[in-house]
Amino acid sequence: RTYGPASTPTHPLATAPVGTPPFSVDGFVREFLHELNTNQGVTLSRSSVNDQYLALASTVKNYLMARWLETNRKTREAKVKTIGYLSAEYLLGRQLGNALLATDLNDIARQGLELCGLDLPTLRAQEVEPGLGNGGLGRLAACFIDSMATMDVPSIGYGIRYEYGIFRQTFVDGRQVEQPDTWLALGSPWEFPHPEAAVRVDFGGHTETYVDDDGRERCRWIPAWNVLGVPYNYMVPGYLNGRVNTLRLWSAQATKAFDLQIFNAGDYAQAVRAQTFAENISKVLYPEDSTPQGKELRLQQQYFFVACSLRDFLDNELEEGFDLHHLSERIIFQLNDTHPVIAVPELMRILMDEKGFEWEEAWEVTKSCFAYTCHTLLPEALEVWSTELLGRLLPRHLEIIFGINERFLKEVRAAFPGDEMRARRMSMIAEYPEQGVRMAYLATVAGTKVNGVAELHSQLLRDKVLPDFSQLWPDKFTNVTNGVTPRRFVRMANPKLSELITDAIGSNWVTDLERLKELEPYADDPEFQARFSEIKAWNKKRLTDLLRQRDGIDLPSGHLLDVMVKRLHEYKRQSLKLLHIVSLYERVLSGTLAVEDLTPRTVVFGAKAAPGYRMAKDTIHLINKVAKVINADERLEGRLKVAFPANYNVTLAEKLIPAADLSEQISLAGMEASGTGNMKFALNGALTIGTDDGANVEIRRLVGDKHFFLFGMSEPEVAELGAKGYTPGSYYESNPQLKAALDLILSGEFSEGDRHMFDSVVYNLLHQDRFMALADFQSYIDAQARVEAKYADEAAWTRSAILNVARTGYFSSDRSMRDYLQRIWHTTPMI
Ligand code: T68
Repeated sequence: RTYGPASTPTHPLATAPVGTPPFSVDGFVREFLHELNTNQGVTLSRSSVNDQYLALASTVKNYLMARWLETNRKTREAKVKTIGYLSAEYLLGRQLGNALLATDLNDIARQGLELCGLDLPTLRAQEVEPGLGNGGLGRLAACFIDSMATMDVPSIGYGIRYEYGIFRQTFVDGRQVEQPDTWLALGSPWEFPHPEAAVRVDFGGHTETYVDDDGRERCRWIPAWNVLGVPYNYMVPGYLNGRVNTLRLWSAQATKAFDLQIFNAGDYAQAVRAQTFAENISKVLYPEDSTPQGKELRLQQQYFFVACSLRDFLDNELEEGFDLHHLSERIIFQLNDTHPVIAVPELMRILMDEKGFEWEEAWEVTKSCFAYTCHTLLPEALEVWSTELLGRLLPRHLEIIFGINERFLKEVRAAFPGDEMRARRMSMIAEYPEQGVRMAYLATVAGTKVNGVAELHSQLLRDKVLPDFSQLWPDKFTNVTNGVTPRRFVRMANPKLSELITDAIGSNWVTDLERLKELEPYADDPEFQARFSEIKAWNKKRLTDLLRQRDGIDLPSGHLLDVMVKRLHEYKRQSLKLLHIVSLYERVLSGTLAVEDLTPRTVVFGAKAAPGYRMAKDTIHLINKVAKVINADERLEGRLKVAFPANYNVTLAEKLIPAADLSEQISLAGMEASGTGNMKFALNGALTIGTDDGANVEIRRLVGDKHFFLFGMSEPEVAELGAKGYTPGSYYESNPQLKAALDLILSGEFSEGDRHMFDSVVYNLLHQDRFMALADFQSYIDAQARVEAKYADEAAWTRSAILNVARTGYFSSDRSMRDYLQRIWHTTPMI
């Protein structure tokens, strides 16, 4: 590729930076109408809301454009180390609000649109969020790129531009039904496609050895087919700092060479089908968030985006002629879980087969350019790719992986002579149930650092998942506790609370969240408390209005709002929350609890289940059925309600979290790597009921025991019970309240008399209960009683809520980025 004009420009404007529209209401209106006319091709009077939204997005982009170009120029010139964040998922949420905030254009846009007779919130509501992720892992990537831009850290996010993101969830008779997510259908104003910069990605074929010009025997890959990766650039604006980083997502396209042969053979239809085959690679996000299916297309996706990204960085971001022996001075690739780990053999392949490096030279460079973040402890979530599949799709890479493993095991045997069992345990190649590559081991061997995502998780990672590795390389292992961006999840999502905080302590907290500490004295200030409560009530009203029009759900007012939103998974224990609800209901029906003694409470669930995860889908069905019966039962006098709005996503989270009183973080201890929803709730003044799991541990330590409802077994207690032999049935037999709740479900109360509809869920709890919900039931019920007692004392509750806000500034993703910079990337922000 060549860049720039063919001859030196003579026009004076040609070398000036692009102009930014004037920062005024008039300037904004002109720009907006110009975009409406020239981009959408309509006049204001004939424009649809979608036209208006698209023109507004273009307008805001124009304000960011000069900063983006300037950021790119500065970074290129400075020749500093860049962070290449490699992630198969980015759960970005809507872009417009964030862009308006980053440019400080909110007031101007609102006024300008008003002059045009338009309403900013209406246009904002038109945006379809890019749901290019499953849950926590993808959202974390989005928070991290926001923080890096805001902190002046040069970075490029690399990922996949899925044509269909996470499915849209609907309920039919209470059961989840998935609909395709057509997020691109009404236009995609935030992306900049560059088809001319497409990158070729090879697949299949075989390898061969040959003798090079210097007489050395070398290896090369003769691929069988290829596709093109087209880059789509997205702006990642920093908050009011003039920096705009880049997120580069790759879209697959058929190459011409690919189908030319087939066209020549005269099979036109087959040639067109081949095109579809290539383009399938970036067609859809896999909706499994924890159990990798080992599907060929998934491996194609992983290699596709990683190959494009490495090629892009080496060829386009690095200056020409750069000596690749020093690559780690310019880039560190952060591997967001094992999904991009195939980048390791890919870099080895490029250095050896294309750049002529010897193995040792290539390995020196490769192992200094990667770091690995692990996001799980569940054994079934650790990716293992069968060597049969890998060898078929990426034969050269499999050879290289074997080479890395062989040399690595030599090192192990040298460090632990005679300990053959250890060498086998540590091999990247698993032999059972079929031969496969353990991607987490490959990542650990190749990474300069390996980190977990909360203190407890990092400890368990060292001790239980990778103990042999942490013995061999203790210094490789570190922790970086997750964080969330205060821009989206406080400043944007909770404007009234933001205003209150700013009135009290000034506005610097938005980029320096530890400053929230300065709110502590206000926890006892009656006036501050009153304003804080009013804001919570306002947020609840906002949510009520939204759910009415979005889902036809009527939220009662004056209730304790109890929220559990996250992917549906057995380890997260939505079923434990459900047992609590059913138990309250049963106690009222059986007269052991007078209805007047019921704390008015609305429980809100939000959860998608992986489409193939039966138990998760059955649990959703059960929650919906229970909700239907409880919501209709007049004996409860409206004091207990269950709401389950479909299709929980980032946009809904932004309205739900600020309204919550109680945050449910009730996973079995030792199972939730970190959680990040837990942080968002605490920062918005919800109190947590939770186990000692993931980042809950750190949240509780910071907010203090009095302001957190702890329950359940600790991780060591879980391990002990597991070792002793866990029998859930014994809890059922010995706990009448638990028995009554489960029996009520089995009676058909929630299933029109059908006693077997929920056998799968109930019998699983009674006979297996892998995540020990029954063991923690009583402790959970007791903790809920403490919640109710505290809620009855409004001032005490509000005080605790304020202290939750004041003491959780640590959980800013800006702090996470500082930790990564110091502990893993060993670099600093620019300037
Ligand atoms: C989550 N993991 C952790 N995985 O469960 C959560 N997995 O505790 C943590 O806070 C969060 O990561 C951020 O660190 C996930 O979200 C996935 O979504 C996923 C997707 C595909 C394959 C495997």
